[in-house]
Amino acid sequence: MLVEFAPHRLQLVQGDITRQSVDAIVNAANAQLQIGGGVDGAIHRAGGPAIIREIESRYPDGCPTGQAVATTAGNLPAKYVFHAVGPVWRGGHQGEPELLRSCYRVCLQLAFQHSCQSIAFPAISTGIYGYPLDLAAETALDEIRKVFQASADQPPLEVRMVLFDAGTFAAFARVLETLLA
Ligand code: AR6
Repeated sequence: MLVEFAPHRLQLVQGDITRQSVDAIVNAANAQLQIGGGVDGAIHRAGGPAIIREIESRYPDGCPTGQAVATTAGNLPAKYVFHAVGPVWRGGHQGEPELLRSCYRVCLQLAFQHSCQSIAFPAISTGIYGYPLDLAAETALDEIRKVFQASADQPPLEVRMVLFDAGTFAAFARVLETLLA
């Protein structure tokens, strides 16, 4: 599913983010930036030890929730990994929506700063961190659209949401159709 927000584009695909050839791959990291499970484990396995070495030397204090930091992508078919720390879902009244929005906004800003033409996101916070899928999809897609609208003067950027399973893809596709209606 591909949508134009001139000059930018948003694509939803089902797949494994570690197989995407893009300039930047976003990781769903933890605040310590330690190697975890889920997409984080997959990115470190595929990217190799260069990523965690760079984290340990440049970001020894980790990264606050809602923020993101950039490293090399090691052996991944990308130039950068942006490690974004999504919120743990605690019922929705602990600032979770704004923190999740912030992850997408900061990563898109990093993409423009690093002159990226393409960036791939997983569905941040929707696995181990327990964020309800439909709410996460609404927040993610609405924030991407907002950043696109505010960045019409930037060079074209392709944003690829890489959804791991059919249920996640379907949820994002449903929400995107509603947003566009
Ligand atoms: N490609 C794309 N998406 C994936 C992949 C993959 N290879 N593998 C899993 N997903 P999660 P979180 C999906 O749990 O909820 C880690 O331990 C997955 O199906 O990876 O933000 C970190 O270190 C789900 O839809 O991230 C943190 O401690 C989405 O990616 C914690 O988990 C996010 O699930 C972060 O939890």
